[in-house]
This record gives sequence, structure tokens and C-alpha cells, in this order.
Amino acid sequence: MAGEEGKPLRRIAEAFEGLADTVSAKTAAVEVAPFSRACSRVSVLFGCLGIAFKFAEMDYVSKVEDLSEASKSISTLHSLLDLDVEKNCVRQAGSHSRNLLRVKRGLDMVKVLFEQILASEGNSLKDPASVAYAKVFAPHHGWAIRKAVAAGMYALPTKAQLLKKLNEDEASAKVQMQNYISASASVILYIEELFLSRKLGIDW
Ligand code: 1PZ
Repeated sequence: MAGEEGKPLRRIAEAFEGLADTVSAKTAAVEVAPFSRACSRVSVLFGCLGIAFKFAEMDYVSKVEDLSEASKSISTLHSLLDLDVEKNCVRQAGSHSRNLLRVKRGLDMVKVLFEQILASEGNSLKDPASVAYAKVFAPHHGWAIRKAVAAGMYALPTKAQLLKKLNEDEASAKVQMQNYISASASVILYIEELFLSRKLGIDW
């Protein structure tokens, strides 16, 4: 167990590389079960970011758990959307489709965060995390949440502390972050296309 959990960043990257392979093969649809498993691997990052992001963790984890539950009866992401369309509950609070869209944003937030970390010189995560939040979530969050997130940014660990918790050095972390960035990009596009091709929108 300890061995398996020893390299969480690598485990995240590998999970998304597997999904990206499915996306690029175009022969099979992405299934809900491996997707939700990959998303649950991302949760370890919250533990590395400190208590300030506890509320983000609870929200993210509950949505991933909903998708994991859904995977017991729904096989693919596109059938998950189609079922909600049939039931006319796509945008309803707590629907699988709505949770999928929120979780997709979480994946995008991590992607932009990694891009910003790789592009930044310093040891602080505040600017990378602020840029990622501003780009991905802030347009969809109300004033109170944005203020709380902005306050939480001051409680982030340093980049060095984060890498230590992830059991990576600068060079190995760079490789895994790059791998996640390119793999998640195609998974994120795939999910957005699922919504857009059904004219469901992604800006809500
Ligand atoms: C260093 C990186 C700092 C991470 C900053 C994370 C910022 C996200 C803070 C979000 C607070 C979440 C509070 C709850 C928000 C909900 O209102 C919405 C809508 O949910 P719905 O109405 O559909 O039930 N939920 C979201 O927008 C999803 C939030 C997921 C946050 C995942 C962040 C992933 C980033 C991980 C970085 C480790």
C-alpha cells in the first residue's frame, strides 16, 4: 500500500494517460468507472495543500463519489449525459451531468495550476494557484466563495513543501506534471465536446 501511494503525482498522471489513450483511440467511449477512479486520485493534492482547502476537497470528493456510484449502473460518460437529458435534469443540483461538469473544472484547475507552476520561477504557489482559480472557477463562484479562496491562498504551502509531500524532486515532478497536462487536456476537451455536441453548454 505504501509503495502504491508513494508517488501520487505519477499515479495521477498515469490514470489520465490511460483515459487519454481511450480518447485518442476513438474506438471505445470513455467509461464512468475508470474516469471516476482517475478523478479520485486527484484528491490527494488537497491533503498537500492544507486545511484551507478542506471545503473544496469535500465538494470535489462528494461529486467524484456520485460519479463512482453512477458507474454501477451507467457505463459510459455519454450515456450518463443522455440519461439526464431524457430525465430533463441536466442542470439540476446534484445531477450526474452537473457533477461531471464541476469535476471537469477541477481537472482543468489542476492542469492550469501545473502549467503555472512549471512556468513560474519562485517557490510560492500563491500566484500559480490564483491564476488557475481565476481562470477556471472564479467566473462560476459567488463573492463569498471567491473571498474564502483568496484568503486560503495565503495558507498554501511552498512549492518545495508540496514537492516533498508528493515525494518528488523538481525534475521528476516536472515530468509528471507535463504528463498530466497533456493527458488531461484531451480528456477535458472530450468532456466539453460531450456537452457541446448535445447543446447543453459548459458555462453554467
Ligand atoms: C493550490 C490550489 C488551490 C486550490 C483552490 C481550489 C479552489 C476551489 C475552491 C472551491 C470551493 C468549493 C466550494 C463549493 C462550490 C460549489 O458551490 C460549486 C458548485 O457546486 P454545485 O452547486 O453544482 O453542487 N462546486 C464547484 O465549483 C466544484 C469545486 C471543486 C473544487 C475542485 C478544485 C480542484 C483543484 C484541486 C487543486 C488541488
